[in-house]
Amino acid sequence: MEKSKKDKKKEPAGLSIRDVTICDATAQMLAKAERDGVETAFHRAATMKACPIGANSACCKHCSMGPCRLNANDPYGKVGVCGATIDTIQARNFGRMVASGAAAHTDHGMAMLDLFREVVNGNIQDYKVKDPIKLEEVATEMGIETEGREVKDIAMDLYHELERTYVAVEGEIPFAKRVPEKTLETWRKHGVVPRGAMREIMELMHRTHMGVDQEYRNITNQCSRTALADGWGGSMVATEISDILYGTPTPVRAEVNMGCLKENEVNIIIHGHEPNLFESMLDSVNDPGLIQAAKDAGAEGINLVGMCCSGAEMLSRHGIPHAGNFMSTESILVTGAVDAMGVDVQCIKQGLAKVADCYGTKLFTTNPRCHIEGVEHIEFHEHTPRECTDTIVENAVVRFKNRTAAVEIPNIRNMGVHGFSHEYINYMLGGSFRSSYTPLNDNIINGRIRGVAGVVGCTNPRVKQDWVHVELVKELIKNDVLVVQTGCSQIALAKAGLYTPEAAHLAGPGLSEVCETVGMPPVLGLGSCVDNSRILIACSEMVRVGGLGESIADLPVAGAAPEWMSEKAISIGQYFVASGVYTVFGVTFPVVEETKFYKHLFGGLEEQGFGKWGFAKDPYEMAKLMIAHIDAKRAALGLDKARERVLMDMADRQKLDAA
Ligand code: SF4
Ligand code: MSK
Repeated sequence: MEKSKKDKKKEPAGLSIRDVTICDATAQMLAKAERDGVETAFHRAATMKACPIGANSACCKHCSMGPCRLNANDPYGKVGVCGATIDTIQARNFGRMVASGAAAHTDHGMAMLDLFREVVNGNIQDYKVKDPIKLEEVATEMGIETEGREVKDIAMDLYHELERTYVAVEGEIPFAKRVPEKTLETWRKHGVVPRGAMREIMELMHRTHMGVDQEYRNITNQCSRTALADGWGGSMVATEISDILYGTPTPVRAEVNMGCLKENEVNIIIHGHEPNLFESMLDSVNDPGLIQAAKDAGAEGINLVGMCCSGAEMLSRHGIPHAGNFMSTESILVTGAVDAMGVDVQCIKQGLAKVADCYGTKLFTTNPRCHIEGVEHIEFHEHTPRECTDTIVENAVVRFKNRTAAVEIPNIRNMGVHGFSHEYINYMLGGSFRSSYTPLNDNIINGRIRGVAGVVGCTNPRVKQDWVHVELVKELIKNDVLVVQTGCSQIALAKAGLYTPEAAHLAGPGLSEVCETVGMPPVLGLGSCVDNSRILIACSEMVRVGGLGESIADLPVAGAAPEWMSEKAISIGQYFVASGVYTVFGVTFPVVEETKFYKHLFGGLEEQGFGKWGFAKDPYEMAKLMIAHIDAKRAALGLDKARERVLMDMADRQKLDAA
């Protein structure tokens, strides 16, 4: 029958699916979505032409004398109505991205700290301190007396100290104590040691208001200070408190990909960033009453699966299966097998609502910061967390019982080893006999490991999903660069099978020798976006252990976010750069090339003793830039001489230890 104009579904634009993703499961679901007439972000990206002026950050709408558009081809040809130059406009736009990204991470961290306080006070009973050893270690580092004291008293002192991360109006944030002295000296010289994040974000928003800071280098300084309040502040607190409350990750075998869904079980996905919702959901799905309800509905059980960063965190900490990264969150609903999806904050596409609707999936927002028009909101309260998560499970059971959508689950699962906290890297490389980063430094010094690269960040429909991540990482390990990862990038590589010790055969001879000796994969997953702070701590440890220079800027390391999309990524990039790391982004970079601001980010900062930004779309070009940087740092350290090839055995270690 001919559909009336009103009934006719708007067919999604036909995609060349193999051009937009290398993820087979996502590709299978995109093909089904097209058959079903369902649109995803991939389809919208194909029809939405990105604004070229915005992409270059050559426009300003900070006041109503504008918006003002400058010409990227002639950036100094004109100025805004107020007289703002291209450099002012770009630096302000960049600053606002940093402010927003830093706000997201620090708000997450502050929510974790609020929870910690309430748990320690005994006002919240559903969570507890699961890792008192880590609690004592962090407290000791912060100068808090632990000897002979009750856990509760230590924890309360730690709470008060870490609260300064957010509210300190002067001085330096607590985790500045972890920064290598020479790096800290550079920060102090340029006045970028952060005070509390609230103060830094507020000042950055103020300085980027119309008619305030109009000196791009001065704005960049505040970008660094704010971003550092994220990396060494809000994000680091989020990671450390999550470890204290939920346990520090240790390696765990776990599955990723859409095949983690189970046709005969009630499938529940948690997607977002804060672990509290997911931890409570873990209790709910193990509740005998709810399991029985699922069985009464005809299901074999309840299957809990993660996505995006809350998924990456639960994968690392508990081995919970992970169904896919950011660009797969709509596609997975196309399976028809997802009975409920609970979301909290960050990276939640509004487009999920429509796709969930098409397949009858129950989508719930849970955090007061994130509602979606037309989506049911079940507020999550840490004091009574099970009220929210039990309700989601009950709804999922009802949806299972009444499933009408045809179910098609891609039969793809990838087993791998995840959960490499910085503490575990210590243990893994040094062993319980001599737990430290010394063996890592030794292997970098002797050249088996050329350097270390952090490859992190999102997926983005403007580039082929996962492809840049996977090709870049393969190229790096082939050249003996050890790769550490977080977030959606970690999931891309896990889907590509690089999270197994067997993947060592893809590494160069030096790195594969180390991997085989230790029994580790050539790619180490550290968790979620806030867990990038684990990479900062690892860098500090490498400096502290010695032999690789005196500051983070001296280390043979580099970072990349090859498929980034969020403002959080810009904040992360800026805190790595400000910490001394060469950081390469792909996709696009919000700047007009060859302007003064561009030259400052891509070179000037390094001259001041910080790291610098880099940009390349092509993964091989990106790898070349990163390896060249690592080699230059090796040369500066005098490590470009012939590589000695003897791996230390136990006798050598004992000799060293006796020394
Ligand atoms: Fe234009 Fe200046 Fe207003 Fe920006 S602040 S919109 S450049 S007049
Ligand atoms: S979830 S910020 S898409 S890594 Fe952290 Fe993934 Fe990027 Fe969101």
